[in-house]
Amino acid sequence: MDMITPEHLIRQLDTDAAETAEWIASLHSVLQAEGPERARFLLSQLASAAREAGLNWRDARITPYVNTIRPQDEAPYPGGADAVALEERLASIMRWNALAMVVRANRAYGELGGHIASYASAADLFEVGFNHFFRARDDQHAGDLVYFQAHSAPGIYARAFLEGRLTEDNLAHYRQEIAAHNSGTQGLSSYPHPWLMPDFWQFPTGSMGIGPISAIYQARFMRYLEHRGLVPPQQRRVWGVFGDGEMDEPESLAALSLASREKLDNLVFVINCNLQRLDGPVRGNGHVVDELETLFGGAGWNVIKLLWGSDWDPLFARDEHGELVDALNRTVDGQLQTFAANDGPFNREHFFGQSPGLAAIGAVLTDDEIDRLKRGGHDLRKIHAAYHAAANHRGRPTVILAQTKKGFGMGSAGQGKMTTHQQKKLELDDLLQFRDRFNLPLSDKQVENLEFYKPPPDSEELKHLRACRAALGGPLPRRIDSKVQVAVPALESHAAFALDADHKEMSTTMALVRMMGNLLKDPVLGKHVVPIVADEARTFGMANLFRQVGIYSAQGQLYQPEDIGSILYYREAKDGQILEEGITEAGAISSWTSAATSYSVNGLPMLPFYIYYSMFGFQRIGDLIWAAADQRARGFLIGATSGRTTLGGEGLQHQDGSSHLVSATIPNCRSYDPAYAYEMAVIVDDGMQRMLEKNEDVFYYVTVTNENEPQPSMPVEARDHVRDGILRGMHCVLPCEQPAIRLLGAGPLLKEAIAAAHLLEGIYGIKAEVWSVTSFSELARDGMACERARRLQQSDAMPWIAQQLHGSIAPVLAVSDYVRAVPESIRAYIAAPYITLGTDGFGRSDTRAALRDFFEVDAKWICYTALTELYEGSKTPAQMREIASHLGLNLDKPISTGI
Ligand SMILES: Cc1ncc(C[n+]2csc(CCOP(=O)(O)OP(=O)(O)O)c2C)c(N)n1
Repeated sequence: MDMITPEHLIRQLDTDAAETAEWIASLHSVLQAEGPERARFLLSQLASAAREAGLNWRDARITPYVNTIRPQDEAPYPGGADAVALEERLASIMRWNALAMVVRANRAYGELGGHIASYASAADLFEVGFNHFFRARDDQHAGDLVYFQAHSAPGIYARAFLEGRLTEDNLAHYRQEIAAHNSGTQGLSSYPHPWLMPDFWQFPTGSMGIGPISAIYQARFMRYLEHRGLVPPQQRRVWGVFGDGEMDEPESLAALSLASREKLDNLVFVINCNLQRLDGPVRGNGHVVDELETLFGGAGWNVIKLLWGSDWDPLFARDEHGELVDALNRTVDGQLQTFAANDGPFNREHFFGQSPGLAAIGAVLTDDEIDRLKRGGHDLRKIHAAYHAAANHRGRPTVILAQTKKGFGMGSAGQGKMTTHQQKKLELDDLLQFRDRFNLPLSDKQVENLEFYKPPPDSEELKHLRACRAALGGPLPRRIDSKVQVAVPALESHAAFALDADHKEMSTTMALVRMMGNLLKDPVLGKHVVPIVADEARTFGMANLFRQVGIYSAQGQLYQPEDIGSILYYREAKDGQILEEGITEAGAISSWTSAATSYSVNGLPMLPFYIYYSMFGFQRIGDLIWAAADQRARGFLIGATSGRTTLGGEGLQHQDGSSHLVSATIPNCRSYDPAYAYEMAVIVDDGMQRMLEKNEDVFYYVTVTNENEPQPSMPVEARDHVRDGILRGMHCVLPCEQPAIRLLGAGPLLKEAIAAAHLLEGIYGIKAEVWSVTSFSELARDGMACERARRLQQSDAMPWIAQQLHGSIAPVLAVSDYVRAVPESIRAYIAAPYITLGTDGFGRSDTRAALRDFFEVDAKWICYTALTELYEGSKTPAQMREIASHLGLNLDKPISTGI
């Protein structure tokens, strides 16, 4: 849809109308005779001629404050006026039921909360999508994906109620999921939660900004699957309905240029520009619509402004001197909100009263008609025209900037009010006004009781609603829990090098990458593997995969890479398998989520490995990981070059000492910090089996390091027992009879624990046993579950860790390259005295040895700490100082936290 500058504006600025008309006529004749390509060429030639002449001219990024689509270009409404009337009635009913749901819940329990005003403004935008555009998955079509604004959820429930998917009982349990469960029914979650309503919601959008970035990467991942030949090309779209306030989130805008660069014309954003957010106007002193037009347009999107309803068309037609458009251009959002909050007489006086010309335009309307003048996002015909144009636009993603009124129809109780976002209770008078405003067939008593309303099943409304959805493949939203399995190759087939490493030197990162390379070659699993990096493939030794499987690029490779002669050359390909995202962890995790939920979204399980600097994971993009967990993601997050003392040299912004603390809080995330390549292989194998064969909704966080180490082989005897220990969180790597102390070492510090054991024995004759702790969080979870089961008289099973350490009362000392809170998490399940060492404080740039001394976690410090416990009461402080000095330790150094 080409943008046309309204004629009245041109007239206003025009000093020689005849000359202008000639230029425009020439353009039209080129367009007609030679087509748009030639017209574009001529325009760009003109533009460069203007630049050369020093005109300093540039294309205005902001068009006038009117609709992009002219009335004569609007696509006809399917079903015509009858359909419009029916759908308006349906939208009114849904508005009522959504409102009743929220007000009822809050009448009963004032603390439950909920939102009315947002859906009231978005209802028409949703309805046109539901009735005419949003395709559901059926046998013929894989279905569109729709990201719904989270706090408009009551409206989605209200529609599902009319469709017969939810009952009155469900609606009565809005935001009362626990009470509902206890009474044997399904409650309705506050926001879209695939974890809590797994057959209903597909995408968790409750944390603002996550929906927009996820939608973009989802549309991109659809293309990736098509280009790799894994799914047939289909006219599938991703729709995202978001708020204008939400666009302030950095994530909302972060990937706009990716969407246009990749020509994602399968993507449509609908931004509900009700001009308000929670506290007040989004851009009170400006136009948020214009700002978004500049941002999206500048990023290469097709922008459609949908600002005014059909009842404005005759007013624009009479606006011969452009006064109306000029007034709209000048009226800032804060003022537009005030107009929304006031009635016809106010608007006549303060808007149309600005000049005699405007007053004349407004004079043909009664006060009531002025009051009811619609904004574009409340006019079904205009919305349909915009969606139709978006769906048929080729080569670019489209954003529709739809202007609405927040709290539409809530009258003096809420429409356009500053406080409307949090309005959850309405007085009887306001409810009655709402009923009258939307002509709802409810008695005063029914209104007072907030009764839900559903027309009879054979009513025209419900027949129409059902027919529309049937034509589009069925109900939406709907999450499908696909049970497709993918066979996982035997561990020995891809990880023999790690199981039988025989003290070959390698880092666990190298081992992981080598394993992944082998998995990519597997005839069954290979094509499901999705390696993802955010510009760190070389850092992690993955450059060999560039050539092996190629880097995905929708355009293929349009250049000869500089390193073409190299066997590791930078190969981009349309069917490339690696997602090389550039420097965007937020983008990379969004790709990961798309791949990790493909089993449900596309009915095609994929196995993503996103490998990143562990510091830039849970800390930087933790909320996106939380959303992935809610969405039941299945895949591997690989926190590479992890640990606070292992990534020597990098300093405090890169050294990660906390990600395991955060990952432990996500219930369906299994976190591991393996020391050895064989441990890592066992963990990845277990993950693949659970996720791909057993279809468990879990994902794995595995930290790997860049420290080259001689890798032991997996013990040949009792491999099942060792495997069990690795997966449950600990196994013994240096057994000993009647140890004086047990040392628990994790990840890169296991070798320091082993060295400490040798020091203890060699210098002090003290016997120490050493265990490799692969997961403090798995040990802690098991401990908590056992403790609770005991407290609730359900079982007296002993925690796994207690079983492992049973039979000795020797003290236990744990050391981790993460903050002490990580090893502290298992304290409650250890009967013996327990001491922990960790890496609290900011990181530093230095060698690994210096860092481990600084954080007091190296072999000498472990040895000294063990001695303090063992010599408690038998050595004087002076003697202990002597021991420290003998070990070369400075007991007067400052604490690592520095405070
Ligand atoms: C990351 C995040 N921050 C804050 C919120 C709380 N919040 C929920 S809705 C809302 C205002 C939304 O305004 P807008 O996007 O304009 O949507 P509207 O309700 O006006 O349609 C806020 C701040 C949130 N859900 N997520």
